[in-house]
Amino acid sequence: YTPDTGPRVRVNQVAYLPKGPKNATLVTDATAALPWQLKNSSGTTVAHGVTTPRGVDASSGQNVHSIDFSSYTRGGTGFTLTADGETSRPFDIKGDSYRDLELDALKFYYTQRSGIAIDDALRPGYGRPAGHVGVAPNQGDTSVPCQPGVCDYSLDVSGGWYDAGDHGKYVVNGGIAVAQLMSEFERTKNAATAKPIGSLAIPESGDAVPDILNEARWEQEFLLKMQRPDGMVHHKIHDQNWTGLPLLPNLDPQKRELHPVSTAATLNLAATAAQAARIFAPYDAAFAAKNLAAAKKAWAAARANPGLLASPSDGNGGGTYDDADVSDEFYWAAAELYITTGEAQYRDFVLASPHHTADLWSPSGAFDWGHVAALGRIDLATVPNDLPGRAAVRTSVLDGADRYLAIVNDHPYGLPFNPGDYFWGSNSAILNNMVVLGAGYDLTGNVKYRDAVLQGIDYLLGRNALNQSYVTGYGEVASKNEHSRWYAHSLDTSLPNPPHGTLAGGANSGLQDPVAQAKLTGCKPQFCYIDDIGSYSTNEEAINWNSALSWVSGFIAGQGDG
Ligand code: 9MR
Repeated sequence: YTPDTGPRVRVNQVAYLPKGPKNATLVTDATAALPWQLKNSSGTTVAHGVTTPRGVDASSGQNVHSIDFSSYTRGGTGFTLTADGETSRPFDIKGDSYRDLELDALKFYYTQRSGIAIDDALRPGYGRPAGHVGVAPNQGDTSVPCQPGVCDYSLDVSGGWYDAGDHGKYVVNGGIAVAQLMSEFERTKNAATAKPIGSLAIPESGDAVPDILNEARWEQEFLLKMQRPDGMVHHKIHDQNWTGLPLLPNLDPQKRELHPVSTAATLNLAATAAQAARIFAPYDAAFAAKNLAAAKKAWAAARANPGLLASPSDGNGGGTYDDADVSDEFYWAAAELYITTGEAQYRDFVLASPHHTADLWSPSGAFDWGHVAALGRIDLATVPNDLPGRAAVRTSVLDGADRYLAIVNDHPYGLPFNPGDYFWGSNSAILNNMVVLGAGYDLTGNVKYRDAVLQGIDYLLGRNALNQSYVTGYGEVASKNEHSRWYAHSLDTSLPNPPHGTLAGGANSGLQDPVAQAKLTGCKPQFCYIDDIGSYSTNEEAINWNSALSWVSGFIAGQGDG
């Protein structure tokens, strides 16, 4: 299987900022520098220079040169870059694409909602009946029993977002996703370059609450419902058995089951509810208070039950989201509870945790659903609080930003990611490393960190070995067949493709699905991706991946015209 990757000049197919860095990658056998030309939409050369040979890039196996055309600072549309007899796919030089991308990445969540009909007037082409509200053939999420032998009660766990292209709902992944949306909002209060986030065209639009919080609340309400009276939180709720594709949520006939409580899920609720308590306070005091009480109760329950781990073999009908080490979840929860309350017990826990001073900045990724210490560390650094020794916390985040900056500068494709093999959800890891860079910029105003974020997004939008964007609707060639039971257009043409702004999981050397195994064997890391709906390990959509995309695109949107 040899994909047609098109012209050998790889660019960000969406947009560079007029005053931002502008970099491209040329794939070539040549070892000596070559001339390049930047052309405007009428084909006139507006800038030129020579490439920088970079040798063989390990992530793609390609011999590459880099092209830096940052000196061109005028806006426009329909530019191309030519080198070595090849002309790139077209791109714009302008700032406003990233505001659209931020909003589209956030609009993604309404169409992921469970428990409510999706209004076609708000999302033309995407209307569908409510999923899992107890209307046949659904068995409904309004009264869900436990797996046999796990508990003898049922809970109303309706609502929330479907995790990804499946119909499951998982607290630890909902937790990181809703936290990232709340942080994207919270950043607008604390960061100099952040701008307010507009309407998301959701049913709540026009009320007195910012839409990004309206959307986050849809998930947070669900997370609260997963908590038992004793404070512990069920890890997940999903179908008894895996279902096939396509299958609209309202047509899922499977038995729904609550899975055991876990320490990780309980701490995720402690963290997100603590964050929600401070963020929603100006808008809804009762909801804020409810969250604070839930967070404290969850914290106490997790302290009393620190070792209830989700089983790595509980993967029938849904993902496992198992995690053998929840010490980072304790740290994240303590950090959020401290920022919100200022109480000594949380402060002391934070200061005593090994995660408070550990090096979190791995080349493979600063954080993900199972590694959440950096969420706490970054919030302690960027959200106002009185933590003793806070200057060192801020310095530690800058250490992370410096680490990813060095990787960007060293990488011929300019991304802040250098793990050797790529893994499931790699695109979100790349974006989350850009969040660390963005935090570095917010803390210092030093444009070297901002420019590294701007360069990092190029990879997601086309400057990569496959010469394609990973965001549906963005770029001349973009992912559009992400794995989803209801966006299964390639299996049933009466269904739509995913909405614009949907991020694909990305290259995964692990080849953990049958399509990837059949088509991608032997792939170099960047080539371990296929835009096939069956390739769930490289091409799924997911709530924790779009949250990273929306945070980063919001950051870039705030840089205006560079
Ligand atoms: O994102 C998850 C990834 O880190 C794991 O390696 C993978 C296998 O356990 O599961 C991913 O999460 C999936 C979840 O299990 C079920 N819903 C879809 C998620 C995205 O593919």
